[in-house]
Amino acid sequence: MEKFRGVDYYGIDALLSEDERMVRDAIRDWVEAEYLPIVTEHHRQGTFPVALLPKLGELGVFGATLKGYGCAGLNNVAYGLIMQELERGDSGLRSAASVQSALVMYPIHAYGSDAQKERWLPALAAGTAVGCFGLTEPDHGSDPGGMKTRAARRGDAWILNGTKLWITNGSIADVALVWAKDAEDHEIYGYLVERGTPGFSTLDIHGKFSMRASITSELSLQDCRIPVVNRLPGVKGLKGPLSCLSQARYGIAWGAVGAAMACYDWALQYAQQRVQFGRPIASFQLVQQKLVWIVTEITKAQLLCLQLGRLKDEGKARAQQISMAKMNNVQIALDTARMARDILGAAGIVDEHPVIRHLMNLETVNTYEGTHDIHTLIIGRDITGCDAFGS
Ligand code: TGC
Ligand code: FAD
Repeated sequence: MEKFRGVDYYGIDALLSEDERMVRDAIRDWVEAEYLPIVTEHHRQGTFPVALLPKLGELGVFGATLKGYGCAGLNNVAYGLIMQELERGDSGLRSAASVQSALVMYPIHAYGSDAQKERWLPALAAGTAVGCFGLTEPDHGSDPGGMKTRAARRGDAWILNGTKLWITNGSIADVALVWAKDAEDHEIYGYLVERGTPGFSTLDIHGKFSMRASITSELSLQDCRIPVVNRLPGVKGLKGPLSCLSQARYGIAWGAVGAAMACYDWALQYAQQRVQFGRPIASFQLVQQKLVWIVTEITKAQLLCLQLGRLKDEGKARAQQISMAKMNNVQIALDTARMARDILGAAGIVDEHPVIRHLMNLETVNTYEGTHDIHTLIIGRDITGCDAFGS
């Protein structure tokens, strides 16, 4: 296949600043040169290329919108374009950057003490330290407010007990941000648990058909004793973790466009080259219909992201608007990947082509950070004023 040409049916590039285009192009070039040549092997082996993290740190990917502590201080559109390009490589690569930036660095920056910021932000920004975010539990996924993990104060320490499941980068993390309820006031707080702390252990989840080039782990906390200063002082209640999710869902909305662009570009080129009945399959009306649907949906998703990013830069993006972009863009990316796989015929099921890998990854992206249906209910509650959740 020819080099990736980008997907820009509506001249959206012209709506980007020169700086935004430069950031996008730098990450695009890096993904082409450093990541795409190795991703298939990592996907086959079920491994994540940890050694690339410091290189991503040098590129300014981690905590890219944050100010100080070695972070790039970019705007939200540039950050979104970074997520788009990383996920054009693989959802697992974008996931690692999302978790590090939106789910670990953002809350430390927003809610941490000065000592916590100094301790973690420079190393996380450089990619020399890895973070993970422990919210989901075996019995509480979509309803994290029901979490069972508890923190009890004993003198100058917190004693944590509980289990977190499906945690990206869990076993390679130097620090886990674990959300737990204070046994006394029953409020949710964030606790920084360092790797190697007695009572803290991790176990990787195997047998995944999705997100194979990404580490997913269980975190176990059994009478895990951490210093009292390791609790984030700046936030309490479910809004703490949910505010982090808003940051990450924003990045996923852009990332999904990247995965869709990868599938579209590959399927289009394949259709132009593959000959059946004496002519390229791209000349058949039913194949064209699929490609037209895909490029139309990608264009709409690009515009959704861009306006959301501009709103976010003005401090006006609402959580429910972010839900809409995450829900829509992941859905169209998943449908795109399924159609692109169909266009490739039998070739669509092998990893020589990236489409099936994106398709399988997007099944996870559809579920994590709030399932498609949970986002439907978040928007439904917003527009009707009626709460359709369990209680
Ligand atoms: P609800 O009453 O809606 O909210 C409780 C408090 O939180 C505030 N809030 C938010 N604040 C900031 N950003 C948001 N997105 C917020 N959503 C809600 C809200 O205003 C309220 O504040 P206050 O001051 O009144 O207390 O709570 P609820 O229990 O009704 O929540 C319902 C629901 C379903 C929306 C929520 O629990 C939810 O979003 N569930 C989905 C869970 C989820 O997304 N988990 C993701 C885990 S992390 C992950 O998947 C990482 S994968 C990353 C990767 O690898 O890329
Ligand atoms: P459930 O909540 O059990 O949902 C199952 C089904 O029921 C879904 O279809 C859902 O939409 C539906 N459902 C649930 N409630 C309702 C309702 N009220 N109305 C209608 N339908 C409903 N979590 C973290 O904390 N940190 C991470 O780093 C992380 N990384 C992940 C990486 C991977 C690869 C995966 C697969 C997951 C990850 N997660 C992570 C967990 C993820 O956020 C959860 O899987 C997700 O929130 C859904 O929870 P659940 O799997 O328990 O599904």
